[in-house]
Formats: sequence, structure tokens, C-alpha cells
Amino acid sequence: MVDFSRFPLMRGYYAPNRFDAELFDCETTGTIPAELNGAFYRIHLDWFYPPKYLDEPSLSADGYISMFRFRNGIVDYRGRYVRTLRWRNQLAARRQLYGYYRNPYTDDPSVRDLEHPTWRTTANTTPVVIAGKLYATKEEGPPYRIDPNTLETLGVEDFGGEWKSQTFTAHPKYDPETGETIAFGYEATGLCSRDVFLYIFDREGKIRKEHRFQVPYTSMIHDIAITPTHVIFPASSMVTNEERLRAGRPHWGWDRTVPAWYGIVHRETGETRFFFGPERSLVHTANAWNESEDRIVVVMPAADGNTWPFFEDVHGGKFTMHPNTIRKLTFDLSSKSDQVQEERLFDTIVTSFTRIDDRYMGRKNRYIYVQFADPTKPFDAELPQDQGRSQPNSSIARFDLQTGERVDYWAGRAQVLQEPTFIPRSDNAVEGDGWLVATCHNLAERRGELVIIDAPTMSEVGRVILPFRSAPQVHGTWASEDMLPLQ
Ligand code: V55
Ligand code: FE
Repeated sequence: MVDFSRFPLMRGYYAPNRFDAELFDCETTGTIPAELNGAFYRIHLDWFYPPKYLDEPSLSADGYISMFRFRNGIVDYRGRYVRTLRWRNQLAARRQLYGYYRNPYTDDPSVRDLEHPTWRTTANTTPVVIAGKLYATKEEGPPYRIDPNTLETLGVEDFGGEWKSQTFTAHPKYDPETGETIAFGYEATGLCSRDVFLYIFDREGKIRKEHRFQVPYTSMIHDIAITPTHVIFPASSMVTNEERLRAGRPHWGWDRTVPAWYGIVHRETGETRFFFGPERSLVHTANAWNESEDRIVVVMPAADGNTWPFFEDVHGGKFTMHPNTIRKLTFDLSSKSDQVQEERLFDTIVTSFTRIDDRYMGRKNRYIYVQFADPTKPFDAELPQDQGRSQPNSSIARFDLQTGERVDYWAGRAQVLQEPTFIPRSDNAVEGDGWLVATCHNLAERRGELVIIDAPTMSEVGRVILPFRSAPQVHGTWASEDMLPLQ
């Protein structure tokens, strides 16, 4: 029986969509730049069957991949559930079979697989392109390969048997200078394990290097940052262990007594050093670079406490939302101190979804883009009563690391924006010369919209309108026609 009525956060705009979609020649307003030729892929959280538990983290929802295919000012849309093992098992049983976030002990006995705890992945986080192939990824398990035109699920990927980690990050990093892709898996050898395997793919998508290391303690490592010499692994004050999972709880608990830690790994030698700092929530990085041979800088949003309403305080504390602000973290490799140096760059409260002009990944850059809630803007619609979602993210900020200036784009009185993605105007355009694309929920019209923003002026040039609601997006990826075999 499919009944979502027990879930107050899955109503109105936020009710699950549950259908695959195909739509040609989408409705548009303004101008769709004819130079935009490629596809904007997104992965959404879209429950196909209601969760088993009332307090199930939204991060466990089924993965759904969609694309806006841009061709000479015309846009076609397609969306499909990722046909994970989990999704197929559920459809065969005609009901929800899986329990808490990354906890196979809570799964229905008919599918519980403690030998392969990562096979229950929902593939629900990032569309990733590596060497001309498209994947749906989530940090809890292996990636699924996706047909870039039909969005059909082609199967689980193990990169010719060279990928040895049981998991694959949702945030590989492409180095525009070398053409390499740097990716990793944590909890690489089993649930709660301290093992991280780091891989370097060459330009052709072949794994050319593996480094293995152990972390000080197991914590969520959602994203990394790269410089020409190092890979930086930031980890929050989150904890897990086998007892917690056997007791039937979601994978993570929040432990404010546990320091945040940062692993700094040399790309070629694998030499690893750990730094520590006070309680932090660290989710996405914006960028990193080498300030000198021994000084590594990471710019990223950080919060001084828990940002996840559904990951309970292991000491029984009540949840309060801690705001993210953009900070600069410095790691001095010549120093004997193992403490991170942290500086606040901006006071603006932002989401954790920072993006840059990816052509500057790993090199000192100027602009950071992120959606955020501007309290001075009007908002006419009603938001769900979720502790983590009290303000509408109806604006996108462009932060200038050179001048300290902030320039905003505002999407409208009933719009809730998802993560922005930057598209350069041409291969050799200067940093920030291009467009931002971002989708938003139009709560008033109950439809999804994609806004196209001229990034130098942060002003809207056009919109693509979907005649239906679009389930919440996690991440988006632009692929030009030379990155994927697009039809
Ligand atoms: C994030 C998202 C996830 C997850 C862990 O945005 C972290 C951060 C959608 O799934 O499993
Ligand atoms: Fe992410």
C-alpha cells in the first residue's frame, strides 16, 4: 500500500513525484542562449515508496536522474528513477523494504545483506562525468552507470576491477590542468571501517594510482578539495559504530566532543597528515590551492555545530540548526602544530552548496556561487515546517574573494532555489564569464523552473518551465557536447 499521509514533510510541493518523464520543446521565458549546447544533469531525492520509519533521513530517498538537453535555444527534458538493486527489489515486492540511512540491520529480512552492505545504495547524490561516461553516485555504495541520452541505468561500475573500495564518493574532483579525476571511497573495507582508498584516474579514465590510509576515527567525508599537490579530506564531528547500527539507528550520530579532522594527502606519494579543530559541520568545499609549498588553503562553508536535524546528538542534546558561513582554512605543513587555522571570510549565512567556475579547481580563484536565504526578500508561499528549512533559499550569492563584495540574484516571491552550476561562455573566457543555471521550486505555480543567469551581471536571461513539480535536487552537473556522446 502506498500511503504518504503520515509524512508531514512530503506534502504539497514536497509530495514525491514518482514518475519517469519525457518532454520535448519545453516552455521558456526570456532568451535561452543559443551557445548553450549540452546537457544539465541533476539528481533528485524522490521516494518511490514511503519510508519505513517516520524519522528516516531524507538522504535515504530513491535516486532520480534528470536532464535538460539544450540545443540551439531549444530545451528537451527527461527524468528517470535510477534502477538500483534497491529500487528493483522494492518494485518487485511492491513496498518499501529498506530501513534507516546506511543501516542494513534495519532492512527487511528478504533483502537484508550484511555481506554486501553497500549494495543497498540509492545512487541519489551527484551526476558525475568521468572520461566520457555518466554515473549516478552516492557515498554509501558503488556508482551506477547511466546512458547520457536515454538515462537508462546500465549497471554498477567497478572500473575494470581496479576500484577496490566498497564505496565511491559523490564528489570526485576533475583537475583541469592535468585532466585527471581524483576520487575516493571511505568506509572502504566495510561498514564503519576507518579505511579510505584514494584513486587517480588519468585523462582516458584509467586508474593510474591508488593510495590507502586510515582516518583517526570514522566520520562522514562527503567532499574533498584538491590542489596541484594535495587532496584535502574534511570530516565533521559525526560518529558511527557497529553497536549503533545493531541497535537500529541511522548511520550517524552527532558528537560535539569529537574534534573535526582534516586529512591532507600528497597526490603522488600518498604521504598523509591529519589536522584537527573544534566541533564543525563540514559538507561541501568551494576550492583549495597552494598558498606556498607548505601552506594549503581550503575555502568552504562550515558550521560550528550540527546542520542535520535527523542525525541525533549522541549525548541527548536537543537539535538546533547551526548556520554555515564561508571560511578559509589553512594547513601549515611546515608547522609542528596539528591545529587547523580558521578565518571567517563572509558573515552571510549560506547553504552548504557552494560552486565555482570549475576551470579553476585547485587554483586560486575569485568567485564562489551559492544559494541562500536573504531575509530582506519577500516570500508569499508556505514552507514545510522542517527545523532545517525555516527560510526560503530564494537568492544566489556571488562572493568575490578578491574584493570581499557580494552580488545577489533573486528568483522570486515563491521560489526555492537549488544548487547553482556555472557554465563558461567559451573555453578561454575569463573566470566567471558565463552563465549560472539553477532550478527552483515555484511553490505558487507548483512547477519546477530552471533559471539561466548571466554570471558577470548576476541577472536573469531566461527560464525553462516544467509543467509539473520537480523533486528536491541534490547536485547538478553541466556536460558540454564534447564531454559526453550526446545525441
Ligand atoms: C549529503 C547528501 C547525501 C548523503 C550524504 O549533501 C551527504 C550532503 C543525498 O545524500 O548521503
Ligand atoms: Fe554533496
